[in-house]
Amino acid sequence: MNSSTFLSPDAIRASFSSAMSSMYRTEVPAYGTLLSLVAEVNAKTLAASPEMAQRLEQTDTLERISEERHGAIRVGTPAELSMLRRVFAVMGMYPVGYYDLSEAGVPVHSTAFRPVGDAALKINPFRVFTSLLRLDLIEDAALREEARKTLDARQIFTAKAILLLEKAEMNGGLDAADAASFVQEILETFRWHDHASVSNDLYRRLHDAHRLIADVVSFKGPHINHLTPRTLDIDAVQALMPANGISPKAVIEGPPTRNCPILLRQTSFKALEESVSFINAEGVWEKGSHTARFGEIEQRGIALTPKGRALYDRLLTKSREVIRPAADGSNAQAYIDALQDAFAGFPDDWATIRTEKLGYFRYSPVATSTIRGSDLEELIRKGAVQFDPIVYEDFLPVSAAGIFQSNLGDTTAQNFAASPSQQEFELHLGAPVLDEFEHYANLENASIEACLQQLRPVALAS
Ligand code: OOG
Ligand code: NI
Repeated sequence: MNSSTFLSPDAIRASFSSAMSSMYRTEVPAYGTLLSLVAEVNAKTLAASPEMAQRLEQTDTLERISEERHGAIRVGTPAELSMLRRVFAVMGMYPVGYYDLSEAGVPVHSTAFRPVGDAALKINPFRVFTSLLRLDLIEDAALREEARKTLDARQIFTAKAILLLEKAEMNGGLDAADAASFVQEILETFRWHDHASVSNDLYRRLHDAHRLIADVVSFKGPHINHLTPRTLDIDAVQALMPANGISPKAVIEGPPTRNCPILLRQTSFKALEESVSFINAEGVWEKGSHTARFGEIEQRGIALTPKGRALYDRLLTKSREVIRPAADGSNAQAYIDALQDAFAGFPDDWATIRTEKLGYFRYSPVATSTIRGSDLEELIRKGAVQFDPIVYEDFLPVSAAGIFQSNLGDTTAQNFAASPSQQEFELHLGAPVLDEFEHYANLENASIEACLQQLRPVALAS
């Protein structure tokens, strides 16, 4: 097989992301409403700010601005997780970051499969936040074993998906026809099943242990539980949701509204109660319901250094000591105020964020300048080098927990002892996860090197 006939992993990912989007819009019509709202707000925001439109045009493709940025799934076994690693690799998506959600009362730990290079992100940024259930956190040993047995008995991939995966790995890629079937077959893994694979009794017991456990164990596969387009004005979309017939979660997760956006802000509409059938003790299908699927939006800002991230975590904790957002939204404004107050402690101009080494930047020579030199700071002072924030492409554990919580029903704040277990997760995954900070630091350093290389004093250039 000649590798030049292979479809690029980026193209396979783009096709997968678009197939997931149309499947989910069909499955969850409210998600379609959210997508239209996002497109409308994005268009308005761009029209009101030609400067933003121009800046985005240089880094993004404007007509794809409202497309999905991520989705999320939850799997039940180490074998499922490691198979997914192989599947996503065919689409140019690699595990980045480790997130321990047990600390926040959610019995999973997670990574994000995502494109890593700049070029790949630009072609299609789709990533999948993937969580592995921590059965070890179920206290009841008998229930734990029942859950394990149920999960071990299921096969979440079609036979053809497995064959195509093996073919891709053996040949180093897939041609266009195989890539198209691969996408279709993988889509099956993430499809919704309205017939549960457990009895109503087992469902009830799993649900009582934790709603998330019931969600992972009770179905044939890890249905996609949300997709997330990018919004250019998250506050506007949050405010417009109710008028469009969708009910937003109480508050936006992450940092407050700022001049210089940092990290990631997210909100969602609440998960829908959906009709599901369970088989009863007499072997008869009975109607019931299950709540898992929702729609989310995100707005991203600069990637923070460990120092910036520590400051972010400190300020977030500080605001949550003042007030914790209530699930019903009754203290939403007070929470927003407390968050704003706390984040007064985070510099809100790019120059200070840079000189205090709180965020990562991409440096580039200013085209109109003829100045040369070998000292970066001097070149910046003289206007020969400019810097732009590097966008944060990962996730935030406290925010993720907030998203999980508000979509599991707001009353289920269970406590698990925090038990991060990255080594075990990587063992199950079958590979180490990429360290996000190291990755952003490398991007920054590479841009500095390229800059200095290009602006070397003439006498030294040869
Ligand atoms: C994943 C929640 C995390 C995000 O955007 O932080 C997430 C889940 O609910 O399975 O998607
Ligand atoms: Ni999400």
